[in-house]
Amino acid sequence: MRLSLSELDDFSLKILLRQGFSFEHARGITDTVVAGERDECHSHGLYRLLGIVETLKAGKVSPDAKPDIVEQANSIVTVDACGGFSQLAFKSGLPILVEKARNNGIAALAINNCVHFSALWFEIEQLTDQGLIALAFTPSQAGVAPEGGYKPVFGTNPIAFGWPRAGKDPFVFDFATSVIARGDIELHRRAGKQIPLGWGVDINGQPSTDPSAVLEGAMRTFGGHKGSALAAMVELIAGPLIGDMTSVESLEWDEGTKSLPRHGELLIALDPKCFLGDAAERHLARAESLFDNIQMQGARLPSQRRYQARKRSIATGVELSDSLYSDLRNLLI
Ligand code: NDP
Ligand code: PYC
Repeated sequence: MRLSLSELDDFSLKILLRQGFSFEHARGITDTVVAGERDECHSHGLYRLLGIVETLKAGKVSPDAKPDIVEQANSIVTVDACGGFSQLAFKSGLPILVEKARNNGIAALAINNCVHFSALWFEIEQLTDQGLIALAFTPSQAGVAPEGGYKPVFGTNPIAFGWPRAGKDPFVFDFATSVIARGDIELHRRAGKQIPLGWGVDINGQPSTDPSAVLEGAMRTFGGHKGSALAAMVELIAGPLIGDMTSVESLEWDEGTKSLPRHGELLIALDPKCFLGDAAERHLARAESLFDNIQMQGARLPSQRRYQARKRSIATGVELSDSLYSDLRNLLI
């Protein structure tokens, strides 16, 4: 089934409103999942609506929570999502984060008590669009073993970074600290496909290519002990530091419902104009040589694939598999 982006937007919005989400939440969630599908990040695209609705039915997300904003310090804003999805909380905190970054050079937004399912680049791009450098971190539910172990301690704990580029798409990377996002393993299970060896282990710690066995057992971190340490850092700075749950605590909070994870998120924004004053333009131009040196030898920049997919999807729409389209249509009944 091929759909234009506006048809996709309409489809998602109708499903979420039909399921009882307030317009503000339906709008925020739709913007994220349509962007995921548009950029061919299928693990965080329209398929997520299935889990969103299951989470609502399990009573693990509020469909109409109104975020509560507290200006915690000169350079820190916290937004309590009050049990709703993260999108509306991010949208509420974004203008304050930007203002604080412009005033102080560096500022942080902590989102608390949100249910989080999205790709972080979507938020990072909203900061690079304003000329800011950005970082984002979030834990999830424990499903990833530390290097050397086989029991889940970490979530897939993504880290994202963005760097604005004058007249060009920003430099953005965004990756799970596990070998692969959990959503990709779930998509393999839906499609009845095996996963590559190395993505995870079964409940006894044995390497497995069966997606269900790995989802029951544990995923592995990327880069061995290095990814493991980064995953621990995400737990700490987007968990206890902001007064929110770790991935183990989030899994306990889930009570076996297999809902989307509830926890917090930390975003940091830096304003190059505050760091550099009048010299900002000159030094940002120097950064371009770094990107040239990467690309001149045939390597690509992170997010280039996404930006190319975006151009294609804007021109010709996106393809949804028959089974996904049919499962999603059932949510309209
Ligand atoms: P990938 O491994 O697919 O990609 C990671 C990053 O590396 C992307 O920025 C990607 O750019 C870039 N990249 C990939 N291949 C190359 C290459 N050959 N050269 C240069 N750059 C490259 O991502 P993950 O599977 O780790 O994560 C997918 C998504 O899942 C992320 O958006 C993440 O935020 C999300 N996620 C969300 C979680 C949550 O709790 N909310 C938890 C875990 C993951 P490109 O996209 O252009 O390929
Ligand atoms: O794909 O790993 C994942 C994920 C976890 C929470 C949201 N996405």
